Amino acid sequence: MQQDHKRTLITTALPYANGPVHIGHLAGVYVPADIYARFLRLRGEDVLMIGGSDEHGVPITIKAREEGVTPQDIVDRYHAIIRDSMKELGITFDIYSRTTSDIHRHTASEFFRHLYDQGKFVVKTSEQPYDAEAGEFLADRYVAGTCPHCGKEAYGDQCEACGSSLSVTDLIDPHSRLTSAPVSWRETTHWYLPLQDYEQALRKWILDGHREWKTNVYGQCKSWLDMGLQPRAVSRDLKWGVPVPVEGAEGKVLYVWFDAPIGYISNTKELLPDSWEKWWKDPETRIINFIGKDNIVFHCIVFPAMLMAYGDGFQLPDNVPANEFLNLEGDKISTSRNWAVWLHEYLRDFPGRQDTLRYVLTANAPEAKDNDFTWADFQARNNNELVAILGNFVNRATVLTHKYLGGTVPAAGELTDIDRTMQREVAEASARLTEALSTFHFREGLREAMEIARIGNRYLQETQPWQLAKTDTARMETVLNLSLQICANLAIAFTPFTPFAASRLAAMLRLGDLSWNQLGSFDIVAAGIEIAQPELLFEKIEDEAIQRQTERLEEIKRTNKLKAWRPEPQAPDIDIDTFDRADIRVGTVLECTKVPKADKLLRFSIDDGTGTPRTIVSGIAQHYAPEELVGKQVCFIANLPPRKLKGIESQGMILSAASAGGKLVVIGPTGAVSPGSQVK
Ligand code: B3M
Ligand code: ZN
Repeated sequence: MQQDHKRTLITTALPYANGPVHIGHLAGVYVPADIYARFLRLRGEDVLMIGGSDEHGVPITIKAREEGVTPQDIVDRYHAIIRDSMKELGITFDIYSRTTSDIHRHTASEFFRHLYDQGKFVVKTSEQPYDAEAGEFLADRYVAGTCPHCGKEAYGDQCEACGSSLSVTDLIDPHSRLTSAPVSWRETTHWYLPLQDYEQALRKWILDGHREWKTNVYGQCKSWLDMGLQPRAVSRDLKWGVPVPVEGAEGKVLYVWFDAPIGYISNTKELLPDSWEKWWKDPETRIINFIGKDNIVFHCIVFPAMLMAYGDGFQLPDNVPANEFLNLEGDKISTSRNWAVWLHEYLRDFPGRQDTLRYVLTANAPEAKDNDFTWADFQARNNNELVAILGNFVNRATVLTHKYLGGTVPAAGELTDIDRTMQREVAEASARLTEALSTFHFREGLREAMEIARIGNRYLQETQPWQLAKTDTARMETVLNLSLQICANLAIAFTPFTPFAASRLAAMLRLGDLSWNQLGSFDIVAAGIEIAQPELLFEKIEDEAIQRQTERLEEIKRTNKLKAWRPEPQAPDIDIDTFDRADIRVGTVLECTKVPKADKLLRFSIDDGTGTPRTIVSGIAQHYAPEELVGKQVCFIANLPPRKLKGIESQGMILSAASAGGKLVVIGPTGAVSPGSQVK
């Protein structure tokens, strides 16, 4: 990477404060951004990493309504959880602020006003969904109705049942989620940024100027630009947000995607009130936006157009490394379905194991395509890679140094071919690691870092210092010196990825400040110093801990199934005679036993009033213990032809209802009736 810049400003997408952050956010944005920031800092670069919560927008107001609290309550709660959990994971923000700060409101407001005063907006009037009862305009999310594709209940932007994306006009019987009133339409006026005016400049900047961007990012930009850009509304009729700073705009706020990216600027200002401008306006600053793939258009088209419109020297990003999505155990991560591994819960369940999560999310990062997180893979990578390769090598090298040399780092003597080959391999892996990190290929970078530990293990296997200790002390000392140098290389190489273990390793080797420039060299640990007592860098994760997590996910699946349950649509009409032909009666259960060699069947003997007990076989053994129904009254259809089940003749069918979650419940009268009574 040639140094054509003086400093790097790293921004990370601002997570909505309508819930905690989960592994999808981490793998997509915060872990890669932190790896990159730590890498640049080790190289001695001037770096700023800016983060914060996105505290406006409709999802937050919906969450607040659901809970009967204010939007401010919601964002206060989740902002604190997000900020604290990211800190604990070792994400090294220089500032993690929020878009409800005064400085942000002021900055966003001023940004709008500046564009407004320069005549950069166009005004348009359109009909928008309106709730006449509440006297409020309705965001798409606030409209519900029947999905035209699957017939289930859906929202005005999307059907969660079948996944179709919708608009309010697609819905059948659209109504307000505020009052249930039918949606009416009303004219309203908004400010639009005419994106088409910036199309040429955007084409030149991205399509000609940034062919090096990741293919997913470049491709999305190209297809947006090729479709032709349209004016985009930058205001909304909503109560929660930054008020539109224009006379006559009462009840209107800035669209959340207008104010949120300005949050990067506000947060820089909050941190550096006197010197923020050089981070945004100096051409020698490099700006890198880490985001997820659903944010590409906003960061590559809309926000850059806003910055161009503003002028005043604002720089455009140099790169926008967006990741694809991470799935969880084969299913899309979803906040509303609680299908996620939440960071704050992970930290509670796996205390002290921040590095493992960072490692797994990087090794498995959805850099080029969607990827899957599984607990089995999490355990395997911890036990078979962090413990068995990296931890094991460091442990062998440091334990042998204590065993044979009392912990004092020996000097290296003359090098052999084996030593030189090993050194070359470490230097090459280091160079590949540097190249990978410089070009945002973090998975590949991690593989190269781990390769250094593999080289170390192979080196010990080849040289066998425990044998040399008996035959050739001088040679043993050279081998251990070089092995400790490999450990020091690992402390540097792993700082971006697993910073907690890396700093414990550096302390064990008594290393002072680390520098990336030392990577690949073999004079990092000084001979003659005494290293600390070896401690394990990583510990195995046992099956029980994994099982608890997979059980939790099973439980969530069951809960979701219950929540998603809807009654079957009504069957076509029948006439009363058809119904009358079914002879439904009440009987009293005299005996009930399990049918041998049949999991599902119970055999009933029923008093049907005739004096001769009636035998009925019913498939409800998984829902009732045999003794549970003895003495109870049940309804059955009496005039079905007899049927043989497991050799038993069944004379009728007991009625039961299939409840949500699949539980069968037998139907009986609510008061005692004479056995044999007909049900009409
Ligand atoms: N809050 C969307 C998201 O969390 C949005 C990002 C804003 S970045 C300025 O995916
Ligand atoms: Zn649908």
